[in-house]
Amino acid sequence: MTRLIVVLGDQLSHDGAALRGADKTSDVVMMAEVRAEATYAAHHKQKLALVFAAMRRFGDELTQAGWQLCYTKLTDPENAGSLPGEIARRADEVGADEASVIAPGEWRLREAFDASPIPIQQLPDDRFFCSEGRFSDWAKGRKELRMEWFYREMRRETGLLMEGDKPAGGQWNFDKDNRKPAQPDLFRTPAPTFRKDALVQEVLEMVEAEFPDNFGTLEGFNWPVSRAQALRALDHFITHNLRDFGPYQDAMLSDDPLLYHALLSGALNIGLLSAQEVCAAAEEAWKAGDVPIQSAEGFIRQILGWREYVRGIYFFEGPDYTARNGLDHQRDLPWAYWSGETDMACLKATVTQTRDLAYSHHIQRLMVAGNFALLAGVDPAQVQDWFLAVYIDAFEWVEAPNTAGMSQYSDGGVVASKPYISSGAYIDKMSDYCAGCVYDVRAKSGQGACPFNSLYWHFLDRHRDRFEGNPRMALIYRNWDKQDAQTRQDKLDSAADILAKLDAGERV
Ligand code: FAD
Ligand code: DLZ
Ligand code: SF4
Repeated sequence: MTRLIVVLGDQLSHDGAALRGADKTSDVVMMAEVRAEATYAAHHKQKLALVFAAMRRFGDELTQAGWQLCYTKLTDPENAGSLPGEIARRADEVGADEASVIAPGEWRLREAFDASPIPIQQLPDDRFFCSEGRFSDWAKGRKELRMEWFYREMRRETGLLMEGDKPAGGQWNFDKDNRKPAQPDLFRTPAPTFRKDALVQEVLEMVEAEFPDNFGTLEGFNWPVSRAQALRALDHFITHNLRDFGPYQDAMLSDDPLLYHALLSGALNIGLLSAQEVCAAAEEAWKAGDVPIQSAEGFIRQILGWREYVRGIYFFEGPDYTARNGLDHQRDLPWAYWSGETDMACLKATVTQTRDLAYSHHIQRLMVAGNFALLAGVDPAQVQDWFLAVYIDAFEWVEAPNTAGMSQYSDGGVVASKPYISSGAYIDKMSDYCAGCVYDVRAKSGQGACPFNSLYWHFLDRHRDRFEGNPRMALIYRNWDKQDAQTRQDKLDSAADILAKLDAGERV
């Protein structure tokens, strides 16, 4: 009996559960580039190019490895346009009456596969350290969920950075050593470059032709599209950047958008690299004495901790997670997020860099783009649409808890114990943006004052009922109450002016 083995665009792992359980002699593998997946979010052109190029390359590798493969290109005339549609068409074509797939990383597709007339077996995605069931066992019955406790359990379970039952270096977390601003450094090793061969060229041309109006440019496309290239990217990071990753992971520089970051999230999320091998490589570098513990720990925590944790939250919280609006924010996302037309140097840099690279690092996402949207009271659904569209690594299981949970507090505090908000002072400390900004980061209110400064207090003031009882925010409210009435009113008035401008679609 022939079975159809379905491999999705973010499941490009040769040892994934669906392929592992398949039989080369009787089963047929199918992959399909489809409009429905290309349009459920307004994907950045580079993200479309990455997924399609990597799918085609992976398809070639499957054929070379002896699999029977049905591959549908986006523009094939017989393309049914959706994954369930293609599964039905291919099942009919090869005489299969069942299909098997790794459970997708999105409720939307899991539900669509459940509703398919051809039975589709959805296998647990075991490319993660922590299964959905394991996370749920950990989370059930807890009053509050916190990443740090989950992370320690994962460290113990995997033995990563453990010395017996103690954390390596005597601490679980070295974050306090990891908050340095960076200086421009001409000797920082440039990112590796990946050759745009005929396959990649063809995909880039197809994306430009089929999606001319999507956000982003393709000129700077430089992402690994095969496992071999992804391994090179990993090796480059471990050799050149991991050492300084820890101390500078929160720093932002106008002329150096990449700093010491790994640039591995795209490759990880589409399956070209495994979380296990990436963490093992970082641990190995520490054991060899090549990198300090705070860098190895800081990096491994992002993957073994945050990445696993947010995935656990996404599936634990259920399909309504993305629809929550805990702070009842309703404002439209400012047009500047798409156009980059803003006088705010930090936001402009983040948006233009995102347009050119489909990438900005965590602190730009959290403390610039996310922080501004949160302070301005933007509808979290629109914020999520933006984050799901514009980044090379954006898939809902990881994007939603980061955006709705960590960044916008729209899940009411499931992911974050307090909102990630800051005034301009934080951005000034961690970046060189403010020196070149039209706004004055030291001015707290009035024309020309940094918008983050007044919006910060406006947010706290309008959400006082919700947050003043939070012990982690008590000091902030005491500070607000100590300011004289006129100072407070000036800030609230300045914030109201900015919000009115945003509502009128004016440049801020
Ligand atoms: P590095 O900074 O070098 O970190 C190393 C690795 O750790 C990353 O490759 C990534 O796999 C993992 N990692 C780090 N932080 C996180 C995190 N918070 N959650 C999950 N994994 C993490 N990451 C995505 O992969 N996809 C997304 O759609 C996404 N959306 C985000 C939205 C917002 C609002 C915020 C604040 C963060 C988001 N992140 C997302 C997390 C993080 O910003 C990216 O993983 C990181 O910037 C990717 O760049 P890098 O590979 O250079 O990572
Ligand atoms: C992101 C994406 C895109 C743009 N296109 C395809 C596609 O044409 N075919 C496919 O199998 N997968 C694609 N993907 C990845 C899916 O959207 C992804 O599997 C789901 O969002 C679940 O994570
Ligand atoms: Fe951003 Fe304010 Fe600094 Fe300008 S002054 S770059 S708006 S933080």
